[in-house]
Amino acid sequence: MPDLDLDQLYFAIVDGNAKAAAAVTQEAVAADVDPQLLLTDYMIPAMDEVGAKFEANECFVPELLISARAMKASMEVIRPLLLGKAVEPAGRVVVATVQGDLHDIGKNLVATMLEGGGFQIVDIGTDVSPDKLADAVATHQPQLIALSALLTTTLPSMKRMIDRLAADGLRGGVKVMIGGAPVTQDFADEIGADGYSDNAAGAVNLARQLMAAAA
Ligand code: B12
Repeated sequence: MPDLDLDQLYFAIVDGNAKAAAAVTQEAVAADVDPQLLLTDYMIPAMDEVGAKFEANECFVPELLISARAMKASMEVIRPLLLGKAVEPAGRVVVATVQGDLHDIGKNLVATMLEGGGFQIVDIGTDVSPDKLADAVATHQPQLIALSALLTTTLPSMKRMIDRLAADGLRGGVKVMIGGAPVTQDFADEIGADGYSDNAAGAVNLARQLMAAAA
């Protein structure tokens, strides 16, 4: 397929053009391009670029969301192929919004960025109780947990979740990162979380650091 230009995939994701991202990915797959190469050489670098722009205040949440949507559209095309090839993920992350809290936009963004960073995501939703988190950790054996809270009233749920993991003997094998508008580094330290970031792009860097520290 001589007209196939894979840089178009990179730019479609940076520009947040979901239709173009899916179309180029489909063309590439039809032309037998390795889906792993699409992910590592074009899709992840595109999300890294958007993440870097976001951290530099060169783009904002709406742009991040539309790029994330384009990334997802591309991921939908290659996910079955990647699963078929048993590609080794960067790590498995259980993602949740804490008990009492229904805000999921930030959580979903973090999940998508992590997925773009090569992590396998187990999203257990919003209003997640310590019981549900402990069950998910026991079942899915993640290396990382990402907890989100947007309400000051639900911040204590984060501590309850971490305490519950410790009580169940599950805390040692997993790193917990937390985020959401009212969360601070001081709060993360206070409740014994392993890391905090105030944005979704930073969450990917943090996840990579925590994986490296655990290795
Ligand atoms: C959208 C919204 C809603 C929507 C949520 C829809 C949805 N599906 O999520 C609806 C309408 C349902 C809602 C309801 C309520 N809301 Co509301 N809501 C908001 C609003 C406007 C935007 C939140 C948002 O999505 N931001 C965009 C995302 C991308 O940002 P983010 O979540 O902060 O996530 C980023 C970072 O924090 C970080 N991050 C997030 N999670 C994680 C996790 C990890 C691990 C890491 C590393 C990073 C990370 O990365 C993300 C991307 O950069 C905020 C105001 C605001 N400007 O924040 C109020 C706000 C959060 N809501 C508020 C309130 C009070 C409520 C209600 C109680 C209102 C009511 N009286 O019913 C209810 C509570 C419902 C409940 N039980 O949860 C208050 C909270 C006040 C407080 N300090 O506690 C706010 C601040 C509005 C205000 N100024 O009063 N809300």
